[in-house]
Amino acid sequence: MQKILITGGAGFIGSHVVRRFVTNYPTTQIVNLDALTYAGNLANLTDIESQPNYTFVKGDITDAAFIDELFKTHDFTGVVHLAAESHVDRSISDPMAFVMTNVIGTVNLLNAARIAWKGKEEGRRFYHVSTDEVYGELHDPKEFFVETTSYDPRSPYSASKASSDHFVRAYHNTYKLPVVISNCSNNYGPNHFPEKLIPLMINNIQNNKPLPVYGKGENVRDWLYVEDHARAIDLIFHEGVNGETYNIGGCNEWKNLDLVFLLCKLMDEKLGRPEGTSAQLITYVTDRAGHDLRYAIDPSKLMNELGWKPSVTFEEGLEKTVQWYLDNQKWLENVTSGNYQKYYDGMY
Ligand code: NAD
Ligand code: TDX
Repeated sequence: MQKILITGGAGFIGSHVVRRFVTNYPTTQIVNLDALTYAGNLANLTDIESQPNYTFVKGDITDAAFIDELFKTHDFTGVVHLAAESHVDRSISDPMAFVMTNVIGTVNLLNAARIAWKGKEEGRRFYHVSTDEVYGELHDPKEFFVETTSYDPRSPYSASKASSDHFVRAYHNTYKLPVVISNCSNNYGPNHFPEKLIPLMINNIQNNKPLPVYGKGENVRDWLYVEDHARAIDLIFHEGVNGETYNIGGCNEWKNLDLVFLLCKLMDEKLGRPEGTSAQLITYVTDRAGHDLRYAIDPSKLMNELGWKPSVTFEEGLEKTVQWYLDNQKWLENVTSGNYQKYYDGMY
């Protein structure tokens, strides 16, 4: 019997991964471990929560004793580790939370797996989900991050993710823990917490609030629809090679300002407002400290070795995303009330 621990399954990407695994592998037990921080929301999973192969466990990966006990209680055959503090701006105001969850939390999981799996590693796998931000920033438009690009993290968030990646590789090298890592570009889609660029802009446009563009809006990000990331994780978990790293990206680079204008246009159409109405809300604000200029992934290895490619175009993905937020006002109201609202009000 396969039993897979998915950490951070109540978050944005994690919820899509949990849904995919629960649905596609009905004979595999899926245990979703999540601390339900401000970013974790079980409402992301109501459609699958009563499936017989799904269990939710509330718990914190920074609690080593709890994690060790969890690995003693369950004979996990695999781990897909997504739990993290994920927002760069929050890492600037509170770096220690990122060290605790992203570094210490990851090492707690690695230790528990190392001990529980000792001598019976065969057929098991520890999958660590990481980010393209560990590679630093690009300036030359002809350059892309590949798996062998040197690490050069520049924010507390990316430094914490880079550190966790190094620990995962060290456990493979030292203890022969069967690991695999992927580094993905910016995701977007349903359930994305509205502190991140795309859902924040959609939410503010709806509410006629200013659209805060950092600096001149010239920074470039590569955007991938979240279900294409979940599909890549599924593929790499099942068919990737132990000890390997796979870069995942959408080959879909956008300057922030161009993307915000596109969202304004889409929202004007959806809300039946005259074209140009939402763009008047664009407000240039102080740039993010240490703001990385450009991220761009070369996903050739994943495409050539495992046959993955993005299946959702940006046009389709944005349309689905905008429509999802318009159709899920209650979800938005719930996550934007309370603590998040306090954090957001303190930002500007
Ligand atoms: P998210 O912030 O939406 O979700 C994170 C989840 O982890 C939440 O459910 C939260 O409750 C949980 N969590 C946080 N701290 C925890 C702790 N100490 N113990 C247990 N659970 C905890 O993040 P996301 O955007 O879904 O990102 C998921 C993973 O993918 C992260 O590891 C992130 O670094 C990586 N990633 C994200 C992107 C992106 O564009 N969002 C891109 C590449 C990689
Ligand atoms: O209000 C905003 N205005 C703005 O101009 C916000 C929230 C962002 N931005 C800019 C900053 C970035 O250049 O938009 C770009 C995207 O910002 P975020 O959505 O915060 O994402 P980013 O910082 O690129 O990091 C994301 O992608 C990689 C995720 O949050 C990470 O978890 C992931 O690893």
